[in-house]
Amino acid sequence: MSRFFASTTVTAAILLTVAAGCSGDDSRGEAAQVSATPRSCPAIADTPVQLAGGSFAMGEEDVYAEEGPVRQTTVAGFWIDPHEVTNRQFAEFVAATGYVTVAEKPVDPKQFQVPADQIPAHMLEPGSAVFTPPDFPSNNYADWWEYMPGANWKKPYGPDGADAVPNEPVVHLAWDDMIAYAKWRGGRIPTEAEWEYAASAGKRSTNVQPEEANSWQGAFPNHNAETDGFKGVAPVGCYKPNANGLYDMVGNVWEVTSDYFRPGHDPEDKVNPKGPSENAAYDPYNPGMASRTVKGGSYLCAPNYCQRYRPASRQGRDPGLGTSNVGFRLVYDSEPKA
Ligand SMILES: [Ca+2]
Ligand SMILES: [Ca+2]
Repeated sequence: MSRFFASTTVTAAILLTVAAGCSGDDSRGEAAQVSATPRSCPAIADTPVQLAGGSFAMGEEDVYAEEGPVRQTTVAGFWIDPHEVTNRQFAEFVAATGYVTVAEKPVDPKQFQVPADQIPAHMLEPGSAVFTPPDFPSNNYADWWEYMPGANWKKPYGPDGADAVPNEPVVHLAWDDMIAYAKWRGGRIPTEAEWEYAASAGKRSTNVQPEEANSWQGAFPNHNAETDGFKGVAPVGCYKPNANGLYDMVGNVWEVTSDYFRPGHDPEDKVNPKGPSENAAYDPYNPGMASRTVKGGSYLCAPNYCQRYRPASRQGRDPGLGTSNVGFRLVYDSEPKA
């Protein structure tokens, strides 16, 4: 299977390919949040939710091969953020520390894995990968991912687009940015097992319905029917929480976990699993680096392209590059300070 059909994440190496065909694009910023159907998006508390430990059936075997085998998995208890980390929360961190994210700094040419003279100049400017939908049918990711200088968490649609909205999930972060935030906040990035346990909430993994999560209705990538109320990212908390009281675990933005990615689950690693070692990591779509595992799908997951609006869904994700459809939330090993 080609990456075109398999993935809605993106890597620096892929963007280098994309850049070769890039020209000016008047549609910049059009992926901004637009609500077709008014939805109630109540303000929800930031207070982490305590989950007792337990066992659950992790994975699925009838959708994508990388999600199996189903494995009875046990995790210890923890606390978890009730919603994706928001721009408001990330701004608190930046205000307190002066932190500058990876997407705001000059690009390290080494991440492209090609000679420096083969890298287009604009791709060495600070920036990030922005979903920029074509107005024609396509199954080629080069038609919808654009490396946009000046895109970062504060300007998620690029320098000419709207500012970050406080109660939307923060995006365009690299792994190091998320770790820095977690350390400051006193939490950590969840393991894949913790994340899936929290997302499953006692039920078997299955695709959720459009009214339950922000995904994509219609033929991706050019026809977005928006029947779930949002064309792009939604504020956190617009959809019903799961049985654990957690919002947007499935859909809205993919969420990064601490596990390195490799297709499939180790059937013997059943108690507080932490995923493969860095040396054992393998992302078939990105074999040159140790990808991290992302979970739950995003507003770009559509029935014709990415049936990953499920707790068990998983993909590898380049730790060095942010995108406009990947975020995160934290877990805590002891009760977080208010
Ligand atoms: Ca949507
Ligand atoms: Ca999510």
